[in-house]
Amino acid sequence: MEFELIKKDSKTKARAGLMKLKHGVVETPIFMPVGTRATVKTMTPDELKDLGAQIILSNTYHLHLRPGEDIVQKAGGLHKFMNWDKPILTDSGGFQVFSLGEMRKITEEGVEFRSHIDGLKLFISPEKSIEIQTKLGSDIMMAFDECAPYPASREYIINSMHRTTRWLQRCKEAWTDRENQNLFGIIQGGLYKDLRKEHAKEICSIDLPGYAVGGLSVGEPVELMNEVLDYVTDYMPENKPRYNMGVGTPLYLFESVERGIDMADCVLPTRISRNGTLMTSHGRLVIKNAKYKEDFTKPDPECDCYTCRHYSRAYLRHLFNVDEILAYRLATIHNLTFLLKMMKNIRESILGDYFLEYKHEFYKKYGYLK
Ligand code: PRF
Ligand code: ZN
Repeated sequence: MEFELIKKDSKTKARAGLMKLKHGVVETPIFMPVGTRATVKTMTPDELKDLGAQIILSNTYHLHLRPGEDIVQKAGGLHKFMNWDKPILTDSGGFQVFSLGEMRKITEEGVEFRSHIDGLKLFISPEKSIEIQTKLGSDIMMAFDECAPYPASREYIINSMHRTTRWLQRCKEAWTDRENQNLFGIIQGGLYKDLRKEHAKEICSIDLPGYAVGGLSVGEPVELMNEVLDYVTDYMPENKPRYNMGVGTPLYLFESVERGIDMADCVLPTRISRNGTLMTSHGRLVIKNAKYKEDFTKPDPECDCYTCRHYSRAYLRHLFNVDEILAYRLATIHNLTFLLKMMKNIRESILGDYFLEYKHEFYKKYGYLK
């Protein structure tokens, strides 16, 4: 993969670049909508493209369980299977398996767990994760890592981060299609500064197309995430993409980009759409609220997405109240448009060297500054 740095902000570590992948060029910083089960919930690929999506994320764990990677491979790979011809990043399954709590057992070999669907015993190792991701044919494959819980003891973090390094070496050996697929390593180390530094150096000493920061945005306050990012990005190579995994509120996105992050993903915009929460230029709006009953204005006065061009708050509220399927689609169209447009504005602000000014203006309007 070629990663071209185009512009560095003069006041912060924010940067704008281009990531050239087999299925297309991605403008960074970028937000990746999540399509866990080979679909970004409620959206067709054409709609996603219209909203400005350039790359999406899917999950090894879920696709391994259903429909199984062999079926996806027979279909011609994940791109063909789901009719999305732009880049796809697949997460390794590590994080998803760790979210299963008591249903899993970690050993040096890998992770044994019970399927959340039928309780069957399954096993994923670094080699297995790469084998699955190879069959899926994603443009970016994530290394199989251990994301430690928050909070976790120092000893726990030390053990898990070194295991993550050994697992990365095994992933690298199992990585075959180096022409078309890019393997990213993942830095762990919890919230311990010295461990983050040690692990960043360790992971980045293994030559790979890109690197991610894992184990953040797991319930810690934003100030702690910022501290770790401030620190850890200094040990990541400048000429390769940096990815903060699982980050998706406007606040966490701005703060990540400010600290030199190029990529992020989160279920947030699609998930909150399905409970009727809209992100707007003036902050979050809970559409089911009674005060919108006779509000015939646009959901977001400053948005020109399909939803905001054609429907009122009162209509959206009605759809949610009677549980109509269109409600989820319209809210998802708006929230994804909002976040993707925000990232586009962020990128332009970096190119024009007014990132902090744009951040301040956004925060004031959104309600982050009191
Ligand atoms: N590792 C992996 N996926 C992830 C995370 C991680 O640490 C996170 C943590 N924010 C989200 N998704 N493999
Ligand atoms: Zn809108």
